[in-house]
Amino acid sequence: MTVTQPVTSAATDASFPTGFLWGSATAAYQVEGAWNEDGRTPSIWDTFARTEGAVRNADTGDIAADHYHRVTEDVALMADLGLTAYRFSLAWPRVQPGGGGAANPAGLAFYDRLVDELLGKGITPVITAYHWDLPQELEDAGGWANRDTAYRFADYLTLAAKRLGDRVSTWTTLNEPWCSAFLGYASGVHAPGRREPASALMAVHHLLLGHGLGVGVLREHVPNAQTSIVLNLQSIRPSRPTPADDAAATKVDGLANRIFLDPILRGHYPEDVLANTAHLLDWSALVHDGDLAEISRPIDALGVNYYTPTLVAARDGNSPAVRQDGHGATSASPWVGADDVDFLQPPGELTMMQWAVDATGLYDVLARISREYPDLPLMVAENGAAYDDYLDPTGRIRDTERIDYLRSHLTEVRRAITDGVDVRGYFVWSLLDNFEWSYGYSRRFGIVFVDFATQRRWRKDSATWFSQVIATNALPEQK
Ligand code: IFM
Repeated sequence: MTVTQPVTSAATDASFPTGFLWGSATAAYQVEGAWNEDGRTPSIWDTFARTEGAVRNADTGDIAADHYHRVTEDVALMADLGLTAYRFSLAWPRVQPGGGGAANPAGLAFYDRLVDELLGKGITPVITAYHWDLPQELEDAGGWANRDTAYRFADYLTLAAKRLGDRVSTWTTLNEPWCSAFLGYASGVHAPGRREPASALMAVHHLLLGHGLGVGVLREHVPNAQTSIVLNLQSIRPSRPTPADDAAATKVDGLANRIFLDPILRGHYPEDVLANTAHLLDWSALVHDGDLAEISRPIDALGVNYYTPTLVAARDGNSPAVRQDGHGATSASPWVGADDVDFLQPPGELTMMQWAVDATGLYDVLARISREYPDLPLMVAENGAAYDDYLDPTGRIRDTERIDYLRSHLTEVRRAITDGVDVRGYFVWSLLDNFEWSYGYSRRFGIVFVDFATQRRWRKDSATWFSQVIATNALPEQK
């Protein structure tokens, strides 16, 4: 089974199509730990986490959920839950220490083992090649603002594809390049912590170029490659029914969504994005001849990550309270080119990330892609929520809010499928509680609770609920 294998029957009201993939997702730096073992070198996140004030409680991913040493136990847990797919990322500095040269045999051996464990349990591995852990040496050479990083990424992916491509056919090149570019290089709340708007736009282009080159690598080295990219697409809503707020929403849509969708799926950058950022950099010097053809190589599926909607207003002095940035305190905005837009707190109950719960945004994103960029299978590559989970005296984690969150979002996925949207799978974020970037371990997204002092795992009630969804391929009736 691959993510892009057509599902065989339409969903009925209660059920999902036969063959629908049910998975969970993680990322290397967030779960693996073993930060300096077996030849792994530092990534930008190792450096950033050691920068004073960058991560809450000065937490680091040094140990994380210790997945590197507990892979057998963790895969057994996945099998127990009935997962049919597992989306994980490869740590570039583990596979290719320093970001150049030969592969690290011990690093590849770890992923070999993970893949074999998964296949042994009948779980489809879905590999993300890059989930934000750039080797520090490449950042020292300019990071994603440097064009050469795209070519380094293709070299690294070649090593991984040659080794794992005989057993893994479903690959995604990048996870959420919006975050890599704008949180990493504009607002600076993510590694490498730079606050350089022009560099953020350069990073966008070089990430996209790396994606395109990566698709070429996968086609060359992976038999029956199923290629994709994962975007955190945003459902952007104008705050008031005014032309000014509509224009603000269109502007942000360009900078959040179309800046990636159009080059990948239509072979050009959107005119409004070029115009809105022209004062920051010369796009004609950034984009070389042939780049857009490379970037728009056909892909087999698109991964969609969705958590919360985005509410915007034209900055006219009358906006209601401006929202706290969901990614931590920041003195710089990630919204390069949208200085005249306010970001508001959308209505709805809040998760611990202060993200409003509104599942209709997931429907809107899926339906919009299927309408405007048709004929592309979609997978929900991440969806989930952080809550204040704790182990109660009876040994349970009663995370009913997370169950409600998952149920409401899966209801919207099913509605999209019923309306003809080609959604092939759903990956809950996350399997395990883990290192939530600048929030450290203060935000728990897992359906499995991790006691970080002992590394013991406990199924939360949401894991049991999700297992039931998988077993029945349907949403259970609400009690
Ligand atoms: O933890 C992250 C993940 O790494 C990328 N998508 C969003 C998640 C929650 O913030």
